Order: sequence, then structure tokens, then C-alpha cells
Amino acid sequence: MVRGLSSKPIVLKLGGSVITNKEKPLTPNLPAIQRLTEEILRANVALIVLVHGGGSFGHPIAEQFRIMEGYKDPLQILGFSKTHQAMTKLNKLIVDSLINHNIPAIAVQPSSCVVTKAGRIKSMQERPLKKMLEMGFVPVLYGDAVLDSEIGFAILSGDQLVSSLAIKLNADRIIIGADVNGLYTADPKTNPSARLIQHITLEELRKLENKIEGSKVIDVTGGMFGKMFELMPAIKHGIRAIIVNAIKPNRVYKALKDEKVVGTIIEKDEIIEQPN
Ligand code: IP8
Repeated sequence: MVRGLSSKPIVLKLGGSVITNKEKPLTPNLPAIQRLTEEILRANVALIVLVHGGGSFGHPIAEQFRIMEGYKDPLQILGFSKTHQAMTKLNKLIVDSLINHNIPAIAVQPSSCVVTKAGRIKSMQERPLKKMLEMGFVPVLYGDAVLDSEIGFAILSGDQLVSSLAIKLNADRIIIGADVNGLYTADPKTNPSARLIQHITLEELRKLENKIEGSKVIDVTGGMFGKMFELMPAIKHGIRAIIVNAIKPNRVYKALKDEKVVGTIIEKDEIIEQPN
């Protein structure tokens, strides 16, 4: 529980494919960053933590140096630095945009406050984050290259970070700003009969996980299932998550205001409508 706070924070993830041009290395999508900043400003929520993905900043360098495989070669050490450096550049663009709109953003480096074990978060220093929220700041974290107690280093995805933060900060809800409308029954890019799943429970998600693992086609819906599974620990804690298309104007705004919006809601249990 965040002491001294009158309400629970929202954890908002901005996907790397939304805030960068994924086709061109180290290329930000500045109009998207500007629009999303304005949506966050307009929504004016009391407590918010931002997490952003790597897009064309972190991923190409991490892949080049195989950072996700852990330490194997001394040449990777400089690769780790370069991956982290690319992420700090992207993070600066986001933080600058927020501050230019008078939002009191603070950059928080996951590599300095998180240690993983075989790629999974083992420890996280959450006290500074709690204090930042209490003081009215907007912490801005990101997927990062982090130190790992077992394999030397690893890549921590923004999605894993979101789930952990939401639990540690007792979040009200998680909003995932993706480049698709939500979770589909099949890949909407290749299958015209794909249907948007508007609401899914943890139980239903688990069944899907088994089905997908069996068929070994993890990316059938454009990688959305992987994101969903990262959110599972937070959802198990009773934290609601919604996936919206952050490329489409106003979807993130509506999700922040808790208004009805196109997307996929994931909840622990089925909502039972109360009769009037
Ligand atoms: O884009 C990974 O974060 P993601 C960031 O949320 C790096 O998966 C450094 C590749």
C-alpha cells in the first residue's frame, strides 16, 4: 500500500511500437509522443506511473549484442551500455515532452533499481517510487537492460515491469497502450474472421495459454498473448488491466478517465451485473 496517498495509482504502459518507428533504428514517433502527452495532461489523473517500451531504440542493439541471453562474452558489456544508453535517449524524449506540458515527470532507470534472476524480477527498490507518487511526481520507467543474479544481465521488458509495479504500488488498474485494438481470437492482420475479445477473465486466459503452448504459435495475435501473460500476476492480485490501441487518438485518454473504450479488459473474475 502506498502510504500517505488518498487514491491508488494507474500504471500506464506506452508500447515501443507506438512511440517509435519500429522500421527505422533510433527513430522516435514524435507526433505520437506529443499527442499521448496531451491525452495524459487532459485526463488529469491524480496518480500515474508511466512505463514505456524499447521499440527501435532498445531492441535492435539488445539483439545485436544478445543481451537477453545473459553474459557470455566480454564484448557484450559495451553492448549492455549501448542498449541502456539508447533507452535513456528515448526516455528523455518522453520525459521532456511531459515536462514541456507541465507534467512533473521523473526518469527512473530500471537498471538502477531492479535485479532479475534468470530474467525475472527478483528485487525492486520501490520506496523512492512510492515517495515520488506521494509528492505528486510522475515516475517514468522503461524496458531496460538490467543486472541479473544468475546470468549476469538480462532484458527486462516493460510488460514484466508494469505487472510488478502495479502489485508493489497497489495500483488501481493497468492500461496497456499497444499498436492493436486489444486481444483478438486470431491474428487480425492475416485472418479476416478475427474477433476482438472485449473482456477476458484470468481463468479464460489460462485456458488460452494452454492452447497456445500446445500449438507452439505464440505470436499468432501479433505478440499480444505474451503481453497478457506478463500481466497475469497483477491480475491475480485483483488489479484490472485494459489493452487499448494507443495509435488511435483518445483511446488512452478514455482508458485513463475509465470511460467506455474499444479494447480488451482482463480481470480476475467475471463481473456479475447487479440488478437495479
Ligand atoms: O519493449 C524492452 O522493453 P519492451 C526494452 O517493453 C529493451 O519489451 C531494452 C529492449
